[in-house]
Amino acid sequence: MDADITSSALTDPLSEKDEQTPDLGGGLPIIGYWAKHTLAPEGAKLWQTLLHKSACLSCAWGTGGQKGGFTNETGEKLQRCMKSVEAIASEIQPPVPSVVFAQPIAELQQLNSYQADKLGRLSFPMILREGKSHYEHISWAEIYDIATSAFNKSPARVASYSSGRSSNEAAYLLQLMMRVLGSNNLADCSDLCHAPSTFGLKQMFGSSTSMVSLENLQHSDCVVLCGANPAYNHPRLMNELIKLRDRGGKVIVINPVVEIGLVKFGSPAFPVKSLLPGSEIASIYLQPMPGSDVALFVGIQKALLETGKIQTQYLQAHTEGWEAVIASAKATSWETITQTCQVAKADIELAAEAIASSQAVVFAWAMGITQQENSVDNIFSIANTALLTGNAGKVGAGTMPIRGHSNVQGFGSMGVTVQLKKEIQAALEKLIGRSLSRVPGYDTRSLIEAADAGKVDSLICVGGNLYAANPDSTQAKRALSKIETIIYLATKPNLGHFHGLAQKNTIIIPVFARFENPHKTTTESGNNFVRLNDEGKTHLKDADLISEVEFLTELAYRLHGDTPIDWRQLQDTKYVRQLIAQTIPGYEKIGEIDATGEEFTISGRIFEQPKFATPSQKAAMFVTPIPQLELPKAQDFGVPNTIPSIVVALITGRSYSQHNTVVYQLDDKYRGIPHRNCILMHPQDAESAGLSDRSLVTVQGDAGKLENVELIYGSIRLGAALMFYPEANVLFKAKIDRRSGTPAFKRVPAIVYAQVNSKVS
Ligand SMILES: Nc1nc2c(c(=O)[nH]1)N[C@H]1C(S)=C(S)[C@@H](COP(=O)(O)OP(=O)(O)OC[C@H]3O[C@@H](n4cnc5c(=O)[nH]c(N)nc54)[C@H](O)[C@@H]3O)O[C@H]1N2
Ligand SMILES: Nc1nc2c(c(=O)[nH]1)N[C@H]1C(S)=C(S)[C@@H](COP(=O)(O)OP(=O)(O)OC[C@H]3O[C@@H](n4cnc5c(=O)[nH]c(N)nc54)[C@H](O)[C@@H]3O)O[C@H]1N2
Ligand code: SF4
Ligand SMILES: [Mo]
Repeated sequence: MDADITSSALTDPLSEKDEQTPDLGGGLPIIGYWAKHTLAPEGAKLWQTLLHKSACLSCAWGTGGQKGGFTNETGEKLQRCMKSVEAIASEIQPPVPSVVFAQPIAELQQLNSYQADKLGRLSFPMILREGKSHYEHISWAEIYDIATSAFNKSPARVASYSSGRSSNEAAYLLQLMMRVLGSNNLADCSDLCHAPSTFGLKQMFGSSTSMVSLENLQHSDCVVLCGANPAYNHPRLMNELIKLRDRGGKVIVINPVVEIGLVKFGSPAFPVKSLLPGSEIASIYLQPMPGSDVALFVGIQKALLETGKIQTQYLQAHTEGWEAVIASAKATSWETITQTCQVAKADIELAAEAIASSQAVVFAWAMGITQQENSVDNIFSIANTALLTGNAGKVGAGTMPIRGHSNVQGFGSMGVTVQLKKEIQAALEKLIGRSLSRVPGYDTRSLIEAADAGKVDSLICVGGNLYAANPDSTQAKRALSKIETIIYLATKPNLGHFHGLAQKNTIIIPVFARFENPHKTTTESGNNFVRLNDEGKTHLKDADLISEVEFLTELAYRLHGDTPIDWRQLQDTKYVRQLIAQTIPGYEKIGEIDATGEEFTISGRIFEQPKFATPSQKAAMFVTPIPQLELPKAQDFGVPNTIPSIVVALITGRSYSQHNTVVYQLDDKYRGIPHRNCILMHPQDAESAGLSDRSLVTVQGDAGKLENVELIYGSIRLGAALMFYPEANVLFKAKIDRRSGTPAFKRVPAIVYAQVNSKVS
């Protein structure tokens, strides 16, 4: 390990890997993957799609668009990663063979996530009717009949769920259709994801997205990367970190797991200096207990205070509530801080010093921060630290949530949210000439709870996998089975289509992927940049696909007629963009995009001056209580003391080769994990329960257990363990952050003990 990397890991983080585990993230395997796919029979189609003028399907870093498939928003080339190849390869598969759906649903339920995706593309509409054992074809006329009567129910009993893969236009139409119906039940995958960032940043800065543009990031000399693994999930961000280190900047990684790609990453964008040797990423690597980041950040604040590094003038001029934040850091003892986060004081001081000595610090985070029971406090504590050091509202600095799905942020901007902005509400009311319902809507967790209580009749899912994305898969399945009609709009089959079955009618509607739509669409990156996606064609012959826009406008027309909104005219998406320009703040320029083709940064979101979007233009600061992180005891799981066991804080997250609930490859070679039914643990923890590397164990939570799980020794801190979702979602019930509704997927109390007859031969 490099000398300037510190860690509170109790063993050398890299010492646990076996010979097959690469010693850097990225590197040659990426090129191997590119070569395999681009030279394969589907290679021509893959290249055509990579070069298509549309945004990458995968993450919200937002590569692609009008300047071509390989260009980022500052115009730099060679910005397309293997993850986009993976996502495209999965969408250009052949159609699902008809024999597949000729099987009874009980057979289809045997498939795992990997197998479900490998079935191919959905290519004709299907229905599973009450009492029937098979999906069967359905005509469009019948679909619209069923859908129209399903959504003509009481507005309180209808709902939507969406996943941020679709376009802004589809998102806008979805929320408009639902709100005109009188329903605010617009659950979205962001409820399981960055809702705490949206909520927390809005409270503090009056604006709920990243305040840092890509260009600004390129002026930073320090990035604090918390609870994010961009080496897997946002690979092009790694290029920015490599460049930052090259210009003498620092990267402080905060993560209970030593992610190899955050230690060293080989990027194909720099074939000579980085790809093979790898570039050093982390300058400092801190490994807190899962769920304890508030303690770590309060520790950093305390260290800054004790060394006189707080920017008091800045606080006085540009913030409110700072005195209480400082008083609270002062009053919190080092003992409380270090016992909670389990990072040594000296390491915390080192991080504080690195932040204080930098000119412009970006604070970036993802799911390790948001998927916690105190996630909004996590956001507050990070942003407080940014403000205490004057690192918000200046070039090269600020708060940067690293967003998930490629258009998840666009969905929020378009009003697909239960926390609709007042300005949008007023603009929509003007548009439709009457007031909208003020009844609070269901977010994703409350939708599942409401369905489970028999309060939902009809649900439309625009993409995603509501069943597998939720905690407590047993509850999710039961809840969905109490809904009369569920309509899934999807490109490919997933577990939700086989397990998330409605009481009466489950309809699957096959839709075009982003690069296939017969009309232009737009998407928004996590850096607040709006992309224009060109029209395209599908490779599927004789398929009966529809665009999301066409389906939603036709359904809305049948529900609402053609006044005050001419829904059928909106099938031409340029008219949707006109409505967006009129009603969505910051999106004015979208009104001209059809004429100019000009992609743009949304106004009012990037802060280069410390004047924020709050009424006083000052940032509001909030005190963040230190979390109490007790884990239950073995007896609480019903496991007797006579069985050797250990209770861990289980992190459930992504492997190297999956996109959310969709699994592309079964192993995760960068973490040395051979297949999906594994748990990554620290050797000392394993041994304390009489277990060893490759033992077979049972992992049990408060909702279920997984058996024959292979234990893998890894570079993870003591007390924590890691498993993959969606499989791990059978284990636990949702603990949610009360302000954002987001489940604590990253700190699941679980007990691990030996499987009877356990050793792997
Ligand atoms: N290839 C690919 N790209 C993706 C996705 C994908 O599935 N595959 N998904 C997309 C989506 S929707 C999202 S939201 C993002 C997700 O991107 P990430 O947030 O990077 O993904 P995760 O694997 O959920 O978790 C990130 C990290 O949080 C760390 N962590 C866990 N608990 C804690 C904690 O308590 N504190 C801290 N500091 N760290 C912790 C984990 O060890 C892990 O390294 O990626 C997007 N991009
Ligand atoms: N335990 C645990 N659970 C988690 C998480 C975790 O870290 N741990 N992460 C959470 C997070 S961050 C998220 S975002 C959610 C993800 O939850 P979702 O967004 O609900 O799930 P995805 O797996 O991304 O959805 C995949 C499906 O989307 C469909 N699809 C793909 N492209 C399109 C398109 O263009 N249009 C349409 N209509 N459909 C399309 C395909 O059919 C595919 O099967 O999971 C959450 N659940
Ligand atoms: S970083 Fe994200 S947006 Fe860019 S090419 Fe990779 S997956 Fe696509
Ligand atoms: Mo996400």
